[in-house]
Amino acid sequence: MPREYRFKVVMLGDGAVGKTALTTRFTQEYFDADYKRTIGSDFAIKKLEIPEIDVNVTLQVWDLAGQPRFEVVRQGFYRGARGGLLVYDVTRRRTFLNIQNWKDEAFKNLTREIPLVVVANKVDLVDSRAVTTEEGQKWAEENGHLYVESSALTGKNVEAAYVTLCKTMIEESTAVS
Ligand code: G3D
Ligand code: MG
Repeated sequence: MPREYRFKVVMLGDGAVGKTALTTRFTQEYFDADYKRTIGSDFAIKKLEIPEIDVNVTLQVWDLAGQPRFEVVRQGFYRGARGGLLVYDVTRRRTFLNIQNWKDEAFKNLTREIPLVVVANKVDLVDSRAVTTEEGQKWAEENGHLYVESSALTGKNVEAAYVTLCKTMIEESTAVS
C-alpha cells in the first residue's frame, strides 16, 4: 500500500510569470491562454501518484493574484503551507531577481522554513530568453533549492516541478518525524 500524504503548497513569484498557467496545466491538464487573472487567493486540488517512492499525494495548490493588499489575505495564503514553487519568467530578468524577495516574504509569514523549488518558466520562448540555465541553477544551488525549467505552454516539466517539490517535502517530513 502506498503511503498517503497531503500538503498545502504555495505558488510564489511576480505577476505574469505563469503561476496560474502552471497550476491550471498541472491540475486540469490544459493551458488556457485567456485564463483570467486570479482574484484574491484560491486553491486547486490535485492527486498525484509517485510510484518510484510508493506514495500518493494530495496537493492543495494555492495561487495568489499579484500583490495582495491585505495582510490578512497573505497570512491565510501562507498558513499551513508545507512547500512552494518559486517561479520566474526566463524572458524577464527582473522576475528572476525578485525570487529572493518572494522567498523572504514567505519565510517572514511562516513559522519555519519550508522546502522551495525554483521554477524557470517560459523556456519555450527561446529567442527572448534573458536568464540562462546556469544563472538559475547557480542561484538555486547557492540557496539550497532544486531547479526545474518549465513551460506551461508546452507542458514541459510542469508535473516534474510539483513532483520534485513533493519529493523534497516528503524527505523533510520523514527526516523530522
Ligand atoms: P501569473 O499567474 O504568474 O500572474 P499567468 O501568470 O499564469 O497569468 O501567465 C501570464 C502570461 O504568461 C499569460 O499570457 C500566460 O498565457 C503566459 N504564460 C504562462 N506560462 C507560459 C509559458 O510557459 N510560455 C509562454 N509562452 N507563455 C506562458 P496572457 O497573454 O494570457 O496574459
Ligand atoms: Mg495568476
